[in-house]
Amino acid sequence: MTTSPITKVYGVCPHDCPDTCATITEVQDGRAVAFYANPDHPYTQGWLCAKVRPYLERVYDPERLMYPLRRVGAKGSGQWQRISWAEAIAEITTRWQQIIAQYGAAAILPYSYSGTLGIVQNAVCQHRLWNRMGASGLERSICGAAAEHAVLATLGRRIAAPPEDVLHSKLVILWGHNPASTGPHFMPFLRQAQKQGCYVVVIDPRRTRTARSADLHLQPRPATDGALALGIMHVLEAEGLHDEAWLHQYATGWEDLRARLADYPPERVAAITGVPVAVITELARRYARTTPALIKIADGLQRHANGGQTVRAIACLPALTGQYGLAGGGLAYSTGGYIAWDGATLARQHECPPVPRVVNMNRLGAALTGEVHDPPIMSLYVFNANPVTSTPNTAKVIQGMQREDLFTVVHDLFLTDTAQYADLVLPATSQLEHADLHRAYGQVTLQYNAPALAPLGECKPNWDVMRLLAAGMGYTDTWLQQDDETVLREILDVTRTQGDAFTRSVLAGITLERLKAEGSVGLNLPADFVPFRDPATGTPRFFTDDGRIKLRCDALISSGLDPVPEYHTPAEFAHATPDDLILITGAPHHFVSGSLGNQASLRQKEGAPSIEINPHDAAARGISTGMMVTVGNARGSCQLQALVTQDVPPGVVVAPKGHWGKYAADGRNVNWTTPDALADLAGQSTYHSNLVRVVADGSGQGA
Ligand SMILES: Nc1nc2c(c(=O)[nH]1)N[C@H]1C(S)=C(S)[C@@H](COP(=O)(O)OP(=O)(O)OC[C@H]3O[C@@H](n4cnc5c(=O)[nH]c(N)nc54)[C@H](O)[C@@H]3O)O[C@H]1N2
Ligand SMILES: Nc1nc2c(c(=O)[nH]1)N[C@H]1C(S)=C(S)[C@@H](COP(=O)(O)OP(=O)(O)OC[C@H]3O[C@@H](n4cnc5c(=O)[nH]c(N)nc54)[C@H](O)[C@@H]3O)O[C@H]1N2
Ligand code: SF4
Ligand SMILES: [Mo]
Repeated sequence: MTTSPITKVYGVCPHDCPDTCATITEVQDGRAVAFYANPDHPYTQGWLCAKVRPYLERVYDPERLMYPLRRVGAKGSGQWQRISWAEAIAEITTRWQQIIAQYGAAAILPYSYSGTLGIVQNAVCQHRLWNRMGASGLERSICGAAAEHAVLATLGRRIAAPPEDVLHSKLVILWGHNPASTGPHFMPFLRQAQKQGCYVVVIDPRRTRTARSADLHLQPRPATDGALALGIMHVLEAEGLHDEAWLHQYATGWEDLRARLADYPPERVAAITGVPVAVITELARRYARTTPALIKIADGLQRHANGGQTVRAIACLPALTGQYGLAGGGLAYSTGGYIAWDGATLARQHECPPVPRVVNMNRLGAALTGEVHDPPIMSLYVFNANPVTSTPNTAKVIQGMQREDLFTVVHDLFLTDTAQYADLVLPATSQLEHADLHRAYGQVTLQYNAPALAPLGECKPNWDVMRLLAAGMGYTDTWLQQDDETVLREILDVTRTQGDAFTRSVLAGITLERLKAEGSVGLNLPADFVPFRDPATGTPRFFTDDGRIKLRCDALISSGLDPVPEYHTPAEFAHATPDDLILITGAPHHFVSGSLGNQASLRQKEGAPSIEINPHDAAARGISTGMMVTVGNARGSCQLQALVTQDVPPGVVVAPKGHWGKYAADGRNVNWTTPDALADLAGQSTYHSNLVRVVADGSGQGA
């Protein structure tokens, strides 16, 4: 018996995760027979997380959509009829032409976020077709918009040191960030640093997997981190532990910040945060005497009404002791800004009508039910997203999606909670079935994902569907018909040769040919590269207009923000009663937001949707572990299984995001309770500024 040869294909994990792992797929007779980590990638280091190791289960899941579907019953009733792609494209474009004639193209809203992070299947698909059409734009602020803007405003560019550089650090503060679950490849480097004597602090209301291995764990009240950062800076200044000369030379607005710090003595900060005065002062002193000291944040921390100012305050802190520009020091938020893709090539906005308006994605439910009018949204096209599972205030989202006059198309790999409400459902390819290019937001390589398989069934990649839709709409622009490779090559070549000076330097010599041959290519950084250090002089230099860090940032005034970091209590918390608890809904260990939330083996590992509650709060409510409880507020409620634990402090409950309503007895998840109010900056979501009541089932509560 002869067996056909096995080919190995380079790939990239597509999920919304800072690690952006390098993968290898082994293919035999057109079928993937093995899937594993690329052993040669410097950060992946030969292993994949528990979520993605069984990726072939996802690719070959018998529940994958294989052909287009048209709704036959009432909206949401789950009755479908198979149709052809030709019928689907004809129906969509006919409906869109009618809507455009009657209401204008602004009545069409594309909704997408993070199903894949590739340049073609995400970034290009977010813009080109919709710009050409003149459809409504989407403000993509569900995840980390406030932090992105705050870091940009303060430092001028969203870059951070390569994560491996933590080996230089002597002190690390993981501030509202849980990499043991959300960016696991950082952990071996952190452990090694810790073994070398680095002191690790975790600041998180919950005792997370990451907090378990910390040397010090602070549990502030949720949304009070801005006050905590200001309090630490107060101690540094009051005790003369700050670097006055550094601040005068490299910062703008030190005197303004100093004046602000006077309002945050440790006693007041202790009252706001619940962290004792002695702990605040001790941490400030340790931070001052330890160098290099790294503060690492992600996005969970800033999903609060004051998220923008919180990140502003934290980003200022390393300046006080001159930590920016030191190897192993400063702030690590994201590496996403090393490469600034050429926006004109990517989106083609300059060849299109102006974007008529922009709809905030966190307000989807409100937008569909009247907040957005003139024209109202008459068609919704969802791809790379599962808003019924992942977007806040689910009751509103569903109310909107049930509108009989709304024409909804959902493109996904599975019949998601969102697809249930569609008029047409289109089958999408997995990462093994299409090409893409991935820059990372937590490490410093650029990677090519080669298609390993032909699309299964009648599945199509996002960009292929956009090309069909463009042709169906009668658009003749060549940039709406380029194949994946042409799109990638053009964006890469234009960016490498015509991008900003820093982008050109990190991309020097990185061509599509090289990426295809090597799979992953390290960004072109000098061996001694340190962010915010001028390589010529060795002194700090930021990417701001004057090269200085902006402790006072006047550009924020137009966003309605105090230009100097400040702390405000979220409005949601202002009228809390003793019955109310703050619900935090961070990352599940075995899903990536709603993605993978339908994979049987992972659902089993993650366990039933649960809520962690402190013994004190549980006793007051007659709740014990394993009991079903109703968690709710005026927006809505859902049922969860109680887990009584000291991992959460009194007043705070924790239930992970990402569980699908489809699999719950009540058909709901935590987002039935979460607010769709917007934060202080960039239209940011405020999931965790959420007050709920928790009631043991049987005692009859529920909104
Ligand atoms: N396994 C897994 N990995 C993921 C994801 C996932 O769903 N699952 N999601 C991916 C995505 S989309 C993102 S954006 C990143 C997010 O990465 P992270 O930001 O690391 O993850 P989160 O769990 O959202 O939030 C981190 C922590 O913030 C804490 N937190 C909440 N409110 C506060 C507060 O007020 N103060 C402080 N100090 N801490 C607070 C939460 O308790 C939580 O432990 O992870 C990515 N990686
Ligand atoms: N309660 C609560 N909810 C949250 C958060 C929170 O902290 N608390 N965090 C929020 C955060 S950080 C984020 S980033 C959002 C994420 O919100 P979404 O971007 O909506 O992410 P997912 O729920 O993972 O849904 C992504 C969908 O894209 C599909 N997909 C994957 N690849 C492709 C593809 O190539 N083509 C197409 N057409 N589809 C594809 C997947 O199957 C999946 O159904 O969730 C938010 N939701
Ligand atoms: S989800 Fe993150 S850690 Fe897991 S394989 Fe993908 S990139 Fe790597
Ligand atoms: Mo996110």
